[in-house]
Amino acid sequence: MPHFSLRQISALALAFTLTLSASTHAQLPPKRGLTEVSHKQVDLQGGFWGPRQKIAATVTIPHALNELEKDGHVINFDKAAKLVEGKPSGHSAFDSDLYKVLEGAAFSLQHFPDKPLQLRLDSILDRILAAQQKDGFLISYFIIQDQAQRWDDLRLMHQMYNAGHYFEFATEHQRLTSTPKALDSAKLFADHIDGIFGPKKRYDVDGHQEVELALIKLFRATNDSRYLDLAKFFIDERGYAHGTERLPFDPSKVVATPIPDNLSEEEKRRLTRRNGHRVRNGRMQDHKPVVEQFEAIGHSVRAGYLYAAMADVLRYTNAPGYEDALDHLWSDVVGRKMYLTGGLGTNEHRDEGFSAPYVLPNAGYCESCAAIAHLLWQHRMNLLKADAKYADVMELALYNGSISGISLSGNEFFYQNPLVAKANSRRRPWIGLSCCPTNLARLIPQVGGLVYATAKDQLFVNLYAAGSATIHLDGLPDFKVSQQTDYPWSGQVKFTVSTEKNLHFSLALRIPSWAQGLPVPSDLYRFADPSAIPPFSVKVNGKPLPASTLQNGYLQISRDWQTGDIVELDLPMPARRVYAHEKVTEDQGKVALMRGPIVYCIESVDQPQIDLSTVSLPLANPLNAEHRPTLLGGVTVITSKGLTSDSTPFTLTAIPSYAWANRDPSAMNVWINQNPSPNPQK
Ligand code: FUB
Ligand code: ZN
Repeated sequence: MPHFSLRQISALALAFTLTLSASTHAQLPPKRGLTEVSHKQVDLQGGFWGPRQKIAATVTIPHALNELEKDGHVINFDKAAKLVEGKPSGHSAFDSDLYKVLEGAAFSLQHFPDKPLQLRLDSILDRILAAQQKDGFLISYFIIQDQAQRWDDLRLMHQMYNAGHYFEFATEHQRLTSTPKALDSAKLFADHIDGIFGPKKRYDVDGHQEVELALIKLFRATNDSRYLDLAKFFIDERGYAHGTERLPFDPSKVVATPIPDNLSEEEKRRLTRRNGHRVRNGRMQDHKPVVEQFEAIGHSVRAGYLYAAMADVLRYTNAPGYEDALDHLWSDVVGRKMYLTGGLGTNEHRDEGFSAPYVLPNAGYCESCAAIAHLLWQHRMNLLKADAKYADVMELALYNGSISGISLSGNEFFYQNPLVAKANSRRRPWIGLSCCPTNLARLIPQVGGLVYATAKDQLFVNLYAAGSATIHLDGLPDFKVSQQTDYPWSGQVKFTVSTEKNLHFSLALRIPSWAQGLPVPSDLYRFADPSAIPPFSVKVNGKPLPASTLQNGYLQISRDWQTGDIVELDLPMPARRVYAHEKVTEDQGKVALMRGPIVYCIESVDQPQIDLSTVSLPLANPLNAEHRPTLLGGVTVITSKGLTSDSTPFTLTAIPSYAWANRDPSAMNVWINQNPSPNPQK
């Protein structure tokens, strides 16, 4: 028997622990709910998302990196590393934009290997790492400018927001490279933050939530529960006014710092901007402890990230009080504060935030980031509660409010996605305040991760998307599932199972609310004729499945599966008229059009010389759906007979609202006058 010294034994024990934690990392089970199937296991080939992911890889990400390099995001790290002299370029959140695009690149490279992009990513990462301070601190703005102010004014300066996006990038970089290069640096930074903030340390919260959900990713990538604890700490400290927002926050009463005449133009510009920020950043969901927050208020991006983190913390800790708050917040948002597109935020209070219930002006805000934060929250709610209604809203925000922010070419953007636009609206090649383009650059490459989820012996299908996936269920050998579909243009989806051994599990297919008579899973919007729903149907190996009750919106097919088994789902997708709740005053007398998960709009380019705001769509006129493979990358349009204001008939052509502003500058309308006006909701 060999003899080991104490030091050797502890080294062996450490090696054992490290191996264990590395091998268990992917398996770390939540305390409840579902587990994601990582985008890495899901290849979206063809269909709707395949070409979009290719464009993200070849156009959006390189374009975004070029723009960020031009604007000084990368050189800021050289300045911080003292390799180049100069003041920081841009504002204090500049680092976050770069991290988001790098995160997008890390997602994308796992599906589209690309040597030049990989080298570019490596070289930017080296420049970032060179700027990291010995104690782990890593925010270029403060390293260059004033390290003494590192953690001052958390309300305005986005320190944690930067950190959070770095952690998110680092965990994805680790998945891409299987090297801990970025992850080690993220841990160092997180440990530094953990050394300052927490129980018996500094009690405070960041002004822009994001770090919370990112710390949970870091926890899952490292199995180090300190990061989960820190995430929970930052969530739980909200509402105690630790030097940030004082309650109640009233944007109309925010006092601007006076701007003295003797300042330079640059100083005046900065101060003016800062004054603006005081209002905009004011409503950061710090007005009450989160477990008492039952209504969504304030900045919608911050809200979405906070609620997403709460759902994750609940899934991993069973934290008391969170579920009640999340349920109320969800009902408030989905039942009273969400646009038909899944967009959030009216900006009525100049805070990029929510308004009162049912106040949803169509010219409102709907920041791309808010729809993205929204769908990330809904995704986590679905994982938490295994209920399809959350995936319904996730899908709505994905196909409508989010991707409307990016052109079909992948290199032009909208920051705001209102439901009406004046003539001559167009996208911009870049936006200096680049939170939205950079968020889109990371959203599209990760869509595969939203498609499936698993529980013990169940495979949940949340999105229908052409491609194939490798699935792992507890105790079973891995198997493959592929989807052949033209979704969202067709509701027919053919699944094929490939497995080396016969397996028993349940395939849980989401039956969307729109296929059951509800455009959204609340009464905020309704179909004009809910009775006219053709039923969905499913066949297994050609045999129709008898109708069965849905469980939380899923059709469960539990059986022994053999390789080559085929499931055919048919979700009929008629074009439908949609009305808004009677309290949404601006949409009264109006109708919107939907087909499947897609919300439509009319764009003046399809009906030139016609004033979109005065046209009407008579209720009696049928809606026709027609696929046009060469239009806007291939879309199904809805046509009908409209009337101009002087009752002249014309062919009304509606396109998917995400696809507008990809041709000539145009006006656009989602809500169209209806003739006769719809009856108020009973
Ligand atoms: O402050 C960071 C991001 O910039 C916010 O999420 C957006 O609303 C924009 O203000
Ligand atoms: Zn944004």
